[in-house]
Amino acid sequence: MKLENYQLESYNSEHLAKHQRQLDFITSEISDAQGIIQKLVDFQIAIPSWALGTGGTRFGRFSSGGEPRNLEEKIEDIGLLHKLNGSSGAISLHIPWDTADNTNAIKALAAQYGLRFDAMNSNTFQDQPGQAQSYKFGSLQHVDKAVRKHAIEHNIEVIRQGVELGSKALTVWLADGSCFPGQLNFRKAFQNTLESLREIYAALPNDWKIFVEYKAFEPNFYSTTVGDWGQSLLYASKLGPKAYTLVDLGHHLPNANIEQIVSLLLMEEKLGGFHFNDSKYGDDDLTAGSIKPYQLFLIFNELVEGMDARGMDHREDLGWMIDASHNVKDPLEDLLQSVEAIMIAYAQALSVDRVALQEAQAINDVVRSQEILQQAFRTDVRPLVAEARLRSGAALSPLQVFRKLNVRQELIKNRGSKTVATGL
Ligand code: AOS
Ligand code: ZN
Ligand code: ZN
Ligand code: ZN
Repeated sequence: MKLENYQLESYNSEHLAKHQRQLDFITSEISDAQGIIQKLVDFQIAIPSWALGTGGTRFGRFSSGGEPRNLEEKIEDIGLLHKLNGSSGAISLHIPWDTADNTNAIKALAAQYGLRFDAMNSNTFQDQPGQAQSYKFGSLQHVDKAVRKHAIEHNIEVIRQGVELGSKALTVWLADGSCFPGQLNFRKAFQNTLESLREIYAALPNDWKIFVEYKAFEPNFYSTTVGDWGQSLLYASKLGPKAYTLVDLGHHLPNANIEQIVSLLLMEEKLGGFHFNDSKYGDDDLTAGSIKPYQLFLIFNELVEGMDARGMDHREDLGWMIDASHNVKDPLEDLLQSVEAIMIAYAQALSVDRVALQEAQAINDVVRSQEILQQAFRTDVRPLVAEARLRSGAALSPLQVFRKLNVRQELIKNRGSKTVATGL
């Protein structure tokens, strides 16, 4: 299914007068609204290929129908999202789920939709059909060198596929760990993992990065070999300048201060990027901003502060990716909501009065400091985000257009109602 410009334009023109009134108000309320809008126009968030279908849990899966059946259709879906919001101009692939038969054709298709390839993800948490070695007891950490070798070679193959597509990074998330005390020698598991990562690191092209994603628990419930940001940072530091830590917002123990982690990783020049989502309990992979929008804002507040202090490019210097899984919502609607929430948090962070905040911090004015942050958080910046979309030729309200144009019904008509997206 393809959305045409006139369809968006006709919707936008109907709602333009109201939008303009709201925009005029916020523009008069905050300083540098134009600068913020431009940053929002430039900002792009990568959509994970595995979030385009219904995920399900171990208890069941309820397909919403019309899900992408192959990589081409995944690209088509992200093309739809990007057309609607102008901020989803990248895709993050998971190998082997997304291995392309014809790389050139896939590249051309993505280019047609204005999409680039963000970080490639390797998969050493599942055994593939016919695989000689099993990852049941880990991959890069495994006690058996043959299993480690298999996992290393897979990662190198993922880099090779990524190079062909024009990606510049590899994300390594390991399910490695243990379920019971005594199962694993922690030190040996760490050393094996480091040695394996070193071999993968050696295969990285010069302009590539490797992101080491950490996770507190699941599927292993006693120990995880890259269990927290400290361990990820340890690996990244030992590996070298091309290695960074990746923060998935759902991968912490409850109540972790994620914004502080982000701030310090940035300071150490070791923050690689994000898997955005939200969580109430664990790795819930819920819609970004649906549970803790203030936390999302505080994270962006640290990002803007830290990146500006280091002169970093908001668009290029970090990997901005979503990692989500959908059980009850239309996956595309959910992704539109996530991107919107991320853009809102970014816009709010950009509108923080930094000079005033620094002054308040310098004299320990706790109340004023809090007021300054909450002033930004409580300001309705949605018209700025909508204006950025308008300037990118996208829809003022992507979700409403998605529904008005019956996008899901069209996809079901084309692809069928009993679909299972490849991958998860
Ligand atoms: C798993 O919990 C991680 O978040 C990974 O990023 C994983 O590769 C992704 O969620 C797809 O399963
Ligand atoms: Zn993740
Ligand atoms: Zn996860
Ligand atoms: Zn997650």
